[in-house]
Amino acid sequence: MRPVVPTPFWGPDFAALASTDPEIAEVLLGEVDRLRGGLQLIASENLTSPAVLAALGSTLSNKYAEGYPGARYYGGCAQVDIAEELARTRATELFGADHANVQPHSGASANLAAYAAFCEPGDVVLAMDLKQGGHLTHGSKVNFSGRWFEPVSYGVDRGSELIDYDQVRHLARTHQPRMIVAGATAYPRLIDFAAFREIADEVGAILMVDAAHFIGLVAGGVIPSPVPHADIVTATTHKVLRGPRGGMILCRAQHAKAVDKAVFPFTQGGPLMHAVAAKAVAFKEAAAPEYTEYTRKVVNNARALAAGLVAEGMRAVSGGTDTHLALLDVRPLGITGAEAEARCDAARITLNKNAVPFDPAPPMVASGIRIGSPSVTTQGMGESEMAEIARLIGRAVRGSADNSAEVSAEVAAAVTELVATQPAYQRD
Ligand code: DSN
Repeated sequence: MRPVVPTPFWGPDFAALASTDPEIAEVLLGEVDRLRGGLQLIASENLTSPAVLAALGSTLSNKYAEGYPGARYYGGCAQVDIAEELARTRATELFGADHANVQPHSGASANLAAYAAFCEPGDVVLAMDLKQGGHLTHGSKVNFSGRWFEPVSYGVDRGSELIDYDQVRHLARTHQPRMIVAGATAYPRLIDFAAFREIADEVGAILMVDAAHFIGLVAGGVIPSPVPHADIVTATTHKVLRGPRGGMILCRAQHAKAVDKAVFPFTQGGPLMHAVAAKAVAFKEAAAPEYTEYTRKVVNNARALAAGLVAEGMRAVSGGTDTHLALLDVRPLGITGAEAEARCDAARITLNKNAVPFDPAPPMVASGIRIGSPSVTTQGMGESEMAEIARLIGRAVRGSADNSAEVSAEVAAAVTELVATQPAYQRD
């Protein structure tokens, strides 16, 4: 490795940005202040490492590289070929997959490519209902998945709030889907991939697992992997996995060609090579023993946070969590999810309102909140801090119209004190 000489062309140069565009420089500084000054509990977010950020802010952003390593439509791809090859190899090793495609720009792009690889317009796709924890790309009518395909939705059992596998089987037998999608964005429990495989085999369907939320826990080995069961696994790289914002696909060897063609040229053009390089960095970081330890803490912290919020009077959907996220029904406190989100926001606690299963409230109101532990765990917080965070959330959401400003200010001050002990992007 040659000596690293600081030059504006090696990577992020904040002074150059500040002089060229002070307004955007202010936004960047303001965002770092927001991250450092509050608690980030959005389950799908994390705090990437400086190494990942360096790759993202690099000159690799300049390069057009349509195609794949060794077979590009542009010259000058020697360096980006190395980056993509490293990303692919590290991903296949990390997840024990036959093949990886690291070019999808996002989880939604990865899902679009997965549909394109296996389905024709009009095909039946059986996936989890968005209102019960699924994703837009799992058949919502406002998305390509619900407009171009024939969606059939499964959900959770009303009593246990766990995926109703009998319903999945029944719907699969009745509708004979071309593809079954397992995976969710607001489901706190483990998914039985073997059960999905069995159902898919029975009806001759492709099994796609959308692992966007939990792929980072799979990388750490703290939850079971979908890779041995699924024909195709789609994922994001920026959630628990702590890489750059982006998507990826893992698949069996026999599907590699179809998947690669579905990503490029069918659904995407030039890959974002700075993001691909940053994905390679994240995969390397996720293969380290410290990352396994991190994922163990992520799960323990999510459990502690959920238990603390139950002690504050909320109801944990499905009774708790096995993952990085929990879903809390806030109706026992006499408030809506939107109110809880707004009150927490005013107290510098960032989380999101979320529908709970069989929620009578519209999505913009919702009866629950979703919380996640990836970011606060990256900051180094543990279970005692989770108990404190739960108490702070409890105080924040109990404010009323009469005293809300006062309560928010009080809780915000306590948040400032707490995050000062373990700030995000701590400087050594
Ligand atoms: N928007 C992501 C989430 O928050 O779960 C899913 O795409």
